[in-house]
Amino acid sequence: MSTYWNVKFLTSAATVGQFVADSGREAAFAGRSNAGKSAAINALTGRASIARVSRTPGRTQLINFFELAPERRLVDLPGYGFAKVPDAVRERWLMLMRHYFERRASLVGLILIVDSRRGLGELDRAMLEWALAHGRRAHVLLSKADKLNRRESIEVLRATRAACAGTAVSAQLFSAHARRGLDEARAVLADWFTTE
Ligand SMILES: Nc1nc2c(ncn2[C@@H]2O[C@H](COP(=O)(O)OP(=O)(O)O)[C@@H](O)[C@H]2O)c(=O)[nH]1
Ligand SMILES: [Mg+2]
Repeated sequence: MSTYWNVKFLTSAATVGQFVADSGREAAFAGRSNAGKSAAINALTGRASIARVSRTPGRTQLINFFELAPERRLVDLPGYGFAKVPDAVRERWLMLMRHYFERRASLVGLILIVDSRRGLGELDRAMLEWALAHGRRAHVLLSKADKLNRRESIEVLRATRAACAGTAVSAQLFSAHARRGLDEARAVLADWFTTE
């Protein structure tokens, strides 16, 4: 499959019942709020604003489904890590994520967006473990790499790969603004969408 994608918004789901049919393959994008997930989705799909930026970060609990090619989807999961979110919202997020990771047969892999200045946090590690526990692949985009100098970039990539050593998790530097790492990330998705 080529990495030419004709991206189309499919639906926003607030409940499991609103998910699109569980056929074909999909890759889910997750990360802390403000990690750069929307910017990454927009850069990778080549669509300036297909992933809308929420005005009330942390409160939008929607799972957005996009079609990249027939039976190949990108799924934008709600961001996490916002301190001011009410417990009920957090609880709902957990339920929705648990259902999604445990039951979604078409989910092949998780693209985790991690701000390269912060590195992997506790919730990020939990997301990776969740994905791996259910047999999915995972790839970390160390976002906003344009904010780091060369030495810092090398160090965060090394630390991330070390944290993931012994697992199937891969990692790369990424910058939506500098358009860095786009081909590498697209190749990961193309691989997930084609390999047996
Ligand atoms: N310097 C820099 N800033 C970025 C980059 N990607 C996103 N941002 C900024 O980070 C903030 C959050 O980005 P957004 O994509 O909305 O994050 P999301 O909450 O994870 O979807 C915004 O102010 C973006 O302009 C990047 O590659 N480089
Ligand atoms: Mg966003």
